[in-house]
Amino acid sequence: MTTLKIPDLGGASQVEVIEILVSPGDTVEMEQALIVLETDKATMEIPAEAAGVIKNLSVKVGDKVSSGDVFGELDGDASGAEEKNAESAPAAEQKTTEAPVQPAVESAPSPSAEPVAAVDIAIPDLGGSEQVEVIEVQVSAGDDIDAEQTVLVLESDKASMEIPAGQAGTVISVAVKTGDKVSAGDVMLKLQPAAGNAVSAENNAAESAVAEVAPAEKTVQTTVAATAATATIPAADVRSSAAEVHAGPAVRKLAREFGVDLAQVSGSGPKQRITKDDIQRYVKQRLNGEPASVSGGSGIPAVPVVDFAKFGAVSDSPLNNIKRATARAMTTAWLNVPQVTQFDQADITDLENYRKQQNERYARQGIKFSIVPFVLKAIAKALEDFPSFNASLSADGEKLILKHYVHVGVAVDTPKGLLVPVIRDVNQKSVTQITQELTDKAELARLGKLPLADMQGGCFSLSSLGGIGGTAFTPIVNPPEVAILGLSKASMQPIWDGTAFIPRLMLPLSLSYDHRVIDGAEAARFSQRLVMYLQDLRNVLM
Ligand code: CAO
Repeated sequence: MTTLKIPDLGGASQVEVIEILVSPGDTVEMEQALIVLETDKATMEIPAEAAGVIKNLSVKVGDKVSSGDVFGELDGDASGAEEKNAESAPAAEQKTTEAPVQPAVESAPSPSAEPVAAVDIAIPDLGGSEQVEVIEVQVSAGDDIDAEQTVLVLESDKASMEIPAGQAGTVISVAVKTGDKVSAGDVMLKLQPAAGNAVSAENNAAESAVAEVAPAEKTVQTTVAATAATATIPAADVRSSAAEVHAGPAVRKLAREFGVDLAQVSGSGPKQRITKDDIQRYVKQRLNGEPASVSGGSGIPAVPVVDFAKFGAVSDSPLNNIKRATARAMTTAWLNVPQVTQFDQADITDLENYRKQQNERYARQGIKFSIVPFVLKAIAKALEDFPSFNASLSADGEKLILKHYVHVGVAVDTPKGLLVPVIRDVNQKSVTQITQELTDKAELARLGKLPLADMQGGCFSLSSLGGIGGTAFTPIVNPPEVAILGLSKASMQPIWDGTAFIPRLMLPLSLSYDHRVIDGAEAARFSQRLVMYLQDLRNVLM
């Protein structure tokens, strides 16, 4: 009898059981997934350490478990497994990352074939992104894989992408694990190429190039060519994080086998998690010609496909990754968030005079203040005053998660598209610090060098079109944030002071908010609070 124990969870404890994949009486193979755990960062399947029959399970969905907890008993070939338990439970990810390798790196797959050197497979070009998080590892040592097979799923806050092997063969070892941060060129896999499919070191040298070759191991370095990588990250694989789909690796695998886009499937599990049953139900519905139940209200009629060439000359201009990710994020936001925009205007005549004075004062230090950093200070104070604006709705829609930090994203127009650097702890920084930080980050964003980490963690967004023009617009809330402020161009207006019209510089504010979380009256109060702070920034100090 083997005691089933939770392996090392890489430091995580009290991790939620979100799926039980087997029942007592089931015959399981060694390495077969038994239960699925999920932290807020990752999903992991806990495999059987031996083949046998499940005798009992002592956990249920919703339970919290930690490394070493017993979760059941297995009747079967316990040899080896008991030993492992006696030492210490193996790491949960070990199965997918460092499982025992095949005997010799240099060995050929078949005695008749020419020996083929093992190769290191590197992460392909990620469209400029660096330090992107690995959210799934889909292969293990010993797996025979195709060139097109997905090895890793990466996720930035803009998109998730599946990284294919690029070459067929047998996995010797996997060099990364869930939670790691990777960049183009990092080795993800050591692979024994399938016979007849080997990339010779010579041929490979031209297209590869990232990590050092280890001569002693007779390995060669290969990388999936950049063009291939772009081609293998089709639009369908780019999902906005807001539309993040909760599904374990086994479910994702099943979905791939059926060719099902997980974004189209409603999850019946906790946190709208998609289960195998959901996939099967979806496939059945599609086969019966029934309309699929869809998540996020996306079952809208498709826009008709038009042959524009019938009406005149046309040409194609492919969207880059940033624009495609933005398109998906905007669609997700539009479909999921019932939003309303509140318009207002703030008298910034005094603030503008103050700004000009400060610009003269700081000119020698090369610092130039625009209106944006002052507005950021006003936003930070208003967010402290109205905690529901500095919050996110929980995934089940049952509660608000209130944030005790004030990080604000600022939309920056770049040659490649819209990027949103996040200025952290705005409430604790001076206007000068914010000015310098925004200048630096906007510059990096325009150069395409802004690290992903600098685009994460925002609580609220600011979109300023005031440098361009316009009187008002309706910015789209960036979920899971619940509000965004748009700034249009300030202009001199005749304002009635009770006895006469006086010329004042008025800044148009457009506050869009998630009406599930914020009521209209609350939004009007928030907006008025911003107006008060911008009219006299001394109020921010009070
Ligand atoms: N009213 C009047 N003038 C304004 C203004 C406003 N609301 N906002 C900026 N200006 C002025 C600035 O003071 C500056 O003038 P001077 O050079 O004479 O001082 C000029 O317009 C240029 O400003 P800017 O927009 O380049 O710089 P900024 O600090 O105001 O904004 C940033 C920085 C990063 C927000 C901006 O450069 C940017 O990228 N804006 C676009 C954001 C965007 O695309 N939003 C849409 C998102 S949804 O598609």
